Amino acid sequence: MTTHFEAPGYLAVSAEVQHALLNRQPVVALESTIISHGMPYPDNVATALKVEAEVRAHGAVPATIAIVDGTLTAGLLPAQIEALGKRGPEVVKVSRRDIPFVVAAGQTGATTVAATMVIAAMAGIRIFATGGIGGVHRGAEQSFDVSADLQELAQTSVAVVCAGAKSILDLRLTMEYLETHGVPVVGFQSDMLPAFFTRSSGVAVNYRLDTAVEMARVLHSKWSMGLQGGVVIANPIPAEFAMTEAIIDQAIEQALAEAAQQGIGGKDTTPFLLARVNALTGGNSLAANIALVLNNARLAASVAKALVALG
Ligand code: PSU
Ligand code: MN
Repeated sequence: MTTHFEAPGYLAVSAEVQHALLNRQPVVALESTIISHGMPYPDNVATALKVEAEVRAHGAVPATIAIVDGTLTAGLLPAQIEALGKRGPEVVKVSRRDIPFVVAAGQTGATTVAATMVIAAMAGIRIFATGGIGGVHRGAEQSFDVSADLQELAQTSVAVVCAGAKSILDLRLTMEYLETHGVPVVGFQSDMLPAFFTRSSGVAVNYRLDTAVEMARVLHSKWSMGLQGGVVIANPIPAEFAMTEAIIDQAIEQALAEAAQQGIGGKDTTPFLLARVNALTGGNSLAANIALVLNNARLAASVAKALVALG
């Protein structure tokens, strides 16, 4: 039903994930840039393992994705997650563009949303949970900085469950870009696109659906009729963990100003902004970040189960 790319000799799928896929059991892909660049060690490793446990507790098999010593890998072992998290931002951040270079050099790389989607699709995994996706950056009319995540959503048939995107981005332009490329943004029990730390960005989603079964029906019909491409499932952070907008906005403004001052650009922009926002908001944002990822893992497991049930 979903696009399968051939990658003999390049892709390794863990025994557990392979078994689940062959037996039509639900599988949820998880990314690894969130581990290496999204949170500090050791919280990053603890969170990655907790997210896997949450997927299992909700009836699906987790497949954390990365490039390990040059091999595209779906289903990291706990020791591999630990090693990746310990090296942190020193591990190369891999988007679609970077994949063949990291593979050819036999390196280890942490995959972004875009690269995780590529590898998930190769393995036959259709549902993916993360924290936030990349998007159109503020000032993109000058910088042209548009995350490759959006272009991947345009072409690769994987649904990404996220808490929207951080307002380090221009969320209105991000929605416009996705609309141009035919990528639906569906709010889970929400009329608004969430802004990661807060439940609403003030920008409306395209569709609202209130159950995992309804989400799965849309995915099933889209891909069954051959309409390729991704879907964004936007799941607001649980209210009790949502942060005060003014605090987040101030941290983001400062981080953006520092990035401009220091001439940060290209693939370094997002990790720089994430690290600065994390540092400026401290433990509160870390707790919120962990809570929303777990929340997305739960929803993704439910959607994966419902999708498998549809055949
Ligand atoms: N936004 C977050 N946390 C993250 C990322 C984005 O709130 O960890 C990571 C994801 O891996 C995403 C990537 O795919 O950053 C986007 O990077 P870029 O903007 O360079 O495409
Ligand atoms: Mn960019």
